[in-house]
Amino acid sequence: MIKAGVPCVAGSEGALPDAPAEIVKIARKIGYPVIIKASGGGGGRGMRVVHTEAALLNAVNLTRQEAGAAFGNPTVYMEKFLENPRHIEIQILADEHKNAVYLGERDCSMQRRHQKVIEEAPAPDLPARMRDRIGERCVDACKKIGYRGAGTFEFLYENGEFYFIEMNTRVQVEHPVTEMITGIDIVQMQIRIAAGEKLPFRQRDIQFRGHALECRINAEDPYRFTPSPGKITSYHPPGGPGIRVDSHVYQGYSVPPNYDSMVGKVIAYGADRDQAIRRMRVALSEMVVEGILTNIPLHQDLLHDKGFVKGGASIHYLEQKLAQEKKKSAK
Ligand code: MV4
Repeated sequence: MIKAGVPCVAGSEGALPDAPAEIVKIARKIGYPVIIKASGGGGGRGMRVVHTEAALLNAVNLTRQEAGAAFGNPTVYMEKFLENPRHIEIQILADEHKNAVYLGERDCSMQRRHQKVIEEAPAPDLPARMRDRIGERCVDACKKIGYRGAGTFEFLYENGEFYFIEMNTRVQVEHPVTEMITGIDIVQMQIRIAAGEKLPFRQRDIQFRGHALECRINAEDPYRFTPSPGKITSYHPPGGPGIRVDSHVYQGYSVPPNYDSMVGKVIAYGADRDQAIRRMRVALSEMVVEGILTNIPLHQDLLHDKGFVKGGASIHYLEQKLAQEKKKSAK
């Protein structure tokens, strides 16, 4: 990605060497805090933050051991640890005829334990020139690496700078918010690209219009987060202008206990973020899912939360909010 011109977080530029003195040198150059990541990891597994040189070598060895056991690959690398970033990702489409476009960004900062809870597009307060600049870097990189299909470049965004961390080479759960603000069917495009077709539009044909939010609906206790499988005895999905529901469930459906707890997604589109939030509040107030617990009450709380409504919260916001509320209820 460095070679392809994508801005990366400062790091070891590949696997960490074995020699302890070399590892110490790399960390000094990056500056503390640093984060050790397993090459075979992902989704928040196989990472360790290191704040001091005294703790460095032990942390590297532990992460290597864990990675070897968990992923069958003990390779680790090092990055500067960004303390309070947002998680902003760029959606791209690339065909086999050297065409590539970016479909703007999604802000996925509202998460708990690496599970996204609410996603939105565009990212609040991201200047259009920043979007275009990073989008063009991603498109160039797709061409340089010969990427084909739908894909997402994941970035951390802090102090007005993008830092690449990972690429997702697939369609993601949160793709609908991008579909809503571009009018482009990403799944259809992925299939057409795979069939060898040319992208039917160019970058200048793509416009970003309005704002979209997605609330992931999970079968779980809304504040304890324990899974809540079982039979859905009553189901009424919301509708109306700007509301989209992507779900496989129906009245009489049984949520099995052994899989991901997500049972659907409610997507709200509006002319601006405020209208999207208002529509989402109404949609969730109309939604009925009985027989199991869902996280709808958590979403309703977040949609009235000052920090969320303001926009631009960091990846730590939700966990900090939940920890605060836990403290309050203990008093
Ligand atoms: C980071 C980071 C801070 N600095 N890398 C977590 C999952 C994996 N995809 C990458 N992750 C992070 N990498 C550096 N150099 C903070 C995280 C991180 C995070 C990233 C995206 C969304 C949520 C997150 C929650 C905790 C930590």
